Amino acid sequence: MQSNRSQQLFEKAQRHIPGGVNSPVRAFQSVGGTPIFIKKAKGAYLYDEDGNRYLDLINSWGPMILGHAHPEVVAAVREQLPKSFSFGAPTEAEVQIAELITSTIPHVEMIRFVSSGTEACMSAIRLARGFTKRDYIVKFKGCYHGHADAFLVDAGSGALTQGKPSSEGIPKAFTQYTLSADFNDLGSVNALFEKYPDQIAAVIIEPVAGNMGCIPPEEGFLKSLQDLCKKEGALFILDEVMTGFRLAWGGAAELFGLAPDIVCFGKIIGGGMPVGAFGGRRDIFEHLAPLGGVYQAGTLSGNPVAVAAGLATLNILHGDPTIYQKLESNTRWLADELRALLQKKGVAHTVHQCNSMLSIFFSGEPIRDYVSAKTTDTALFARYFHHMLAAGVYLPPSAFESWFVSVALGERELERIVGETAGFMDL
Ligand code: KE4
Repeated sequence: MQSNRSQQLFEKAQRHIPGGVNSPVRAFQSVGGTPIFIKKAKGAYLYDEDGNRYLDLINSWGPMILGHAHPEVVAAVREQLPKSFSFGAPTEAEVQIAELITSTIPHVEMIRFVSSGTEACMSAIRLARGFTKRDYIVKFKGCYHGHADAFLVDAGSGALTQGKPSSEGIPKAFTQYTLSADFNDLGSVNALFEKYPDQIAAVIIEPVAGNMGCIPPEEGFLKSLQDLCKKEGALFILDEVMTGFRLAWGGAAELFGLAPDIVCFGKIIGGGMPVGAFGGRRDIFEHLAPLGGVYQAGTLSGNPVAVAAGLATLNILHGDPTIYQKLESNTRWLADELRALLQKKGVAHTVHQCNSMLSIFFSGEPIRDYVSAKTTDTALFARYFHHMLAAGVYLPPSAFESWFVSVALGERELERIVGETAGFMDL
């Protein structure tokens, strides 16, 4: 693969944009090398500025579940464009997308749209604090809920990838009410409730962790966590920015039979355009401005072009439930094949898969939380990443990110991923 155009663009980008990227995870810092500059994408494939083609397993970090430039989504955006792009006033499409979600996902009685997953999670926490009149929140080490100050404590995704789980520039006072528990460890949450009785507003969790690599919850963990929150008077918040509309129409809540008090959405809900949302119990959301005293706002919230892409995407997903079955069977096949291959080659590994999310951990340890995830061999992952990239398969450039399989990946593409991995193992 030649990449001189990407290299030229990266040199130029670094002069004007910190690190040459607008989001750290894109910088290839943990895998090394030059980020690839993408020109266009279609279906399962990305095309870079040098004309190279890549099979896409990032799918924009989750949104492109239907594959790139799905004709019906493109048509919906095209239809909206000549009507202008933003009004700063309510539109029918916002009612339609809100109605679609609240009428089909039982625990979402009301929903507010924003422009990113960060905004959704940040606002959900403020609402929980306003509703409960409590200050503390509990998050889990290695989980990532966007880059709002309160969440950058033991965070995952780019923060973990860079090996700096917390961020500079955040006064201690801003994170003193953020408590960290261990994923898959109910005891660590119990201990916090014992230490801070009647003071914890909410527990927020990625129901299937995706930001320390894909780590599913252990049997019964989420249900017990939900019950504990109820017993302690704290709100149970599912951060489904990644898992929402991906693991099932009703997300992880549907998969694991949960009824969160608040759920956060992003990524797929916008179909690749900037949309986030948070939704949940009506009695909680009636505390949100302009109805109640918890303020939250956004110039481009519910943006008509973005909602056009999101609504078209959701309509396709809701209209064809076989999509989730196909994603589950395709990704399960891929995970099983990769396990068999790594087993045969004698490579220490754990492959976690949950519907269309998947990660390979190059470690012999059972991978169940932040500490065990960090035992993965990141140097081996970096070599694997670049072998696959040179072979035209674009994995997430970090061992601490989930792969995202789209509907556009068919048998041929899935077999190619296994084949190229075999090629790497034979080197
Ligand atoms: P955004 O603000 O990036 O839209 O969403 C933040 C967020 C919140 N919650 C979860 C579970 C998330 O995964 C994310 C964002 N995920 C990362 C990828 N792991 C986004 C990629 C990036 O930061 O560029």
